Amino acid sequence: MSNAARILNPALRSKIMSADEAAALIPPGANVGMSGFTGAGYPKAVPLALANRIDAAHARGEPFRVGVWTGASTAPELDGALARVNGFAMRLPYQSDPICRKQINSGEMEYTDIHLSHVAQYAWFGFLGKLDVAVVEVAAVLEDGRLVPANSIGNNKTWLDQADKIVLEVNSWVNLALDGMHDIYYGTRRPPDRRPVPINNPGDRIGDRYYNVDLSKVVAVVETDSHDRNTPFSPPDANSKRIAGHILEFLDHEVKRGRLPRSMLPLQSGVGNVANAVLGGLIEGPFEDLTAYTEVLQDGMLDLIKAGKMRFASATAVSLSPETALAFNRDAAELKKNVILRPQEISNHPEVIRRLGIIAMNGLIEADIYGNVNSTHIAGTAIMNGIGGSGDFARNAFLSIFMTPSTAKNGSISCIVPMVTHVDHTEHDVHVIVTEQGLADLRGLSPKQRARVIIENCAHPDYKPALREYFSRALEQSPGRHTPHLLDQAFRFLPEWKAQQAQSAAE
Ligand code: 0RQ
Repeated sequence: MSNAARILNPALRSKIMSADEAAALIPPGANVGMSGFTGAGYPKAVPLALANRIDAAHARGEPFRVGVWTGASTAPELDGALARVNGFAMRLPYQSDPICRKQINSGEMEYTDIHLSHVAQYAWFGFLGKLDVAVVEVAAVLEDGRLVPANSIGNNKTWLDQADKIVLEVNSWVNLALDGMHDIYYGTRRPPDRRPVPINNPGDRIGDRYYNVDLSKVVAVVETDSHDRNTPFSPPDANSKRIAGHILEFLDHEVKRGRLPRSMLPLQSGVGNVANAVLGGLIEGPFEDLTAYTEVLQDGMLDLIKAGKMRFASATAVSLSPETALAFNRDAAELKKNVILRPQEISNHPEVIRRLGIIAMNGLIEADIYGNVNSTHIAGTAIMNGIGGSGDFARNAFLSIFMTPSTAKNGSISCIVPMVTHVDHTEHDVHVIVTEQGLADLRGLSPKQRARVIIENCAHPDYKPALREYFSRALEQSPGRHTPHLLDQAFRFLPEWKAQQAQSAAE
């Protein structure tokens, strides 16, 4: 179907223009709320046109930057293009773009890393300032002006509500059979008028199929026809498979102990190869009738649905490999029986996560011997991606699992350390840590008990002696013995220990 046939509302049809003309309506200094979540449903044309405009302004010596708020990470056509021309005055909440990362870490770009469930309400509360423009990708415009959402919902409802001006991109690549997969909840209120979010099962529908929009705010409609840019997955490596094996064995054990039903509880899974290996393992596993209440729908979840192992998945976006993204688009009519896409304030809502009893599985950069987790920073000062939804889930999950290979950079760095250099998830919110070496079940353990089990079960054998030595010296010399530490040594202990080992090997 052509784009024109997708824009049925006459008032909005009269607003059709080029991406360059639409980008010209975004002034320097504006805060712009853009659609997009993990490579799905981001605007494909206007951000590129805006980047060209910014570049031209900079070439004339004129300052031009914008604040950009999204759902989560987007794609090179949005984050990469705007970062390349130094166009971000502020970026929030989650990104994973290499050019953005470089700019943030060199100090040239401001970045605010916010829990994904908080972003929409921060916008309503006015915590983020004024939202000037929304640039949102949709699949179609109905006769009455309501909008059919595309492959991600993210914060689109909030951007459309809050912005003074709206630019729509209507993408004819998105299969219209997707209509009906979305559930846009309009019942959220500001405190003190909040009411419970009435979701008791991942498949509960509580909202509208479409976005409602004040048509008088729409200043431009741009037609596009491009697929989402998704990241290819490499097949799970040996470490990912071992991590997945430990998690599946643990879940099976929990079922046998009567702490989990055989159909599990709804799953949340971060993105990446380890997460996909776990989901892949579930296909072979003994569990049936699975559900997911998560933020992103990955390849592994679609495989579980197709294999008849997963009954239902609720998310805010898809995050698929290029081949699976094409299959998702092709099979949208069938898949909407098993899939709901919701606003991220609902997919990541603490109240719902606590009520449903989610099994959360997320990646980490480093964990310390007491169970504090760093998901975002390299060596304490440089950002990797952001906290994303990991905190929404970890803090409120029935079971909060964090997973990582035990070492990084070809074994030169231990991911289990005496003290994390940055804390995203505190020891109070982390139930299980798992590496390819094994799994540490931290529930109900004191700090000293946790340290023993994390070192023995999770650390790589090359680093175990150093961690044992640090812990035993801390036990003897720490001023307080509840969470023993040698604060002057905690951060340099492993590198110095490695240097000593290398020296003694050389002698
Ligand atoms: O870098 O690619 O340059 O080699 O970090 O590490 O092992 O490939 O793991 O892709 O699963 O990412 C925490 C970043 C893990 C991710 C994190 C280096 C390592 C590599 C990636 P290279 P891996 P993953 C749902 C939930 C926060 C958001 C979240 C993440 C790179 O899971 O962003 O959970 N989480 N969202 O070499 C130095 C260390 C290191 C290290 C790893 N200790 N020191 N470098 N690396 N450990 C999704 C959303 O919320 C949208």
